[in-house]
Amino acid sequence: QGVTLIGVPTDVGAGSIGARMGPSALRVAGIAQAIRNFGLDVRDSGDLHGPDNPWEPAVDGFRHLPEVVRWNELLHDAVFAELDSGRLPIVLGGDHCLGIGSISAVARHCRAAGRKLRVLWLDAHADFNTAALTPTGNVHGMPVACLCGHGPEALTHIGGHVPALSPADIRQIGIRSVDEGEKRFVHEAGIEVFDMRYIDEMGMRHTMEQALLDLDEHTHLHVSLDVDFLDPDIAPGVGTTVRGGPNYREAQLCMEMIADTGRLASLDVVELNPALDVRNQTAQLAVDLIESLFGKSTLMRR
Ligand code: DIR
Ligand code: MN
Ligand code: MN
Ligand code: MN
Repeated sequence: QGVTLIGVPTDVGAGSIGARMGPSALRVAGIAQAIRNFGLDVRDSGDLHGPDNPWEPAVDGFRHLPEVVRWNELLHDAVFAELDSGRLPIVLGGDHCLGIGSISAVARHCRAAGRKLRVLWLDAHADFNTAALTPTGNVHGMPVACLCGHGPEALTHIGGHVPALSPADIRQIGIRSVDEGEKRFVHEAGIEVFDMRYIDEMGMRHTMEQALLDLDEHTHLHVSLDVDFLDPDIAPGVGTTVRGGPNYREAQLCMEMIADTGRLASLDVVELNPALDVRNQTAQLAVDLIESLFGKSTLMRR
């Protein structure tokens, strides 16, 4: 299996600057070698080149919409090309607005290949805001809505099909911060959300069993890992920390159970902000978790 790293050094969708350094921090933490150690052919395609972050206030409910559109168009094309050549793309973000370009390409690939799609959205946030609902105008709070067809045309149609995703394709895990209007919209859309209360009460094992239910051999499994999914005690290097996330063991089990399905086919690692990190520990943790996601285990697997 071939794996391609795609660096996307931007924070145009975020509420703080610094996520543009995420790809470098993940490389410094050894992401390529960590995956190579599984005997996989890892190619680092370097960084995409897009517009600077103009750092302006929102216009009609969006901050930096033209720049967000451009980065996502570039990323869509890069991810689609890798999937088309049979490789597993790993998006090194960059902020979570990049989920739009990445997952619209994945959805397009699945439509062309006649494969089912399951998206695991690992995040403290639901990212289901719209221009009318957003308290910030930051597009990193909107990618799930855009993928489900709720957003500006320039973002909803990037993969050539609106909506790119059905809410039924998505499972959200680790959620603990949803804005007031967003709460109702998530509910109305019918997205299956395993929030932190669910994880507290049922445990990560049961949560992941539910989130991974009904995968078959034709299912493309996409993981969109917003690093703020993790508890800030272990992952301080993000702009929008929310206390009370999964601890180290829970996060490892989450990754291990995904690995056990053998269906992982694309991955985003986003929102890592090295300017807020401590000695690159959050990047190192992300690499640790990615090793588990690719099947690292303590004992021989049956
Ligand atoms: C907040 C923050 N819900 C917003 N969202 C974040 O700005 O829409 N998502 N941080 O990852
Ligand atoms: Mn394929
Ligand atoms: Mn988040
Ligand atoms: Mn997010």
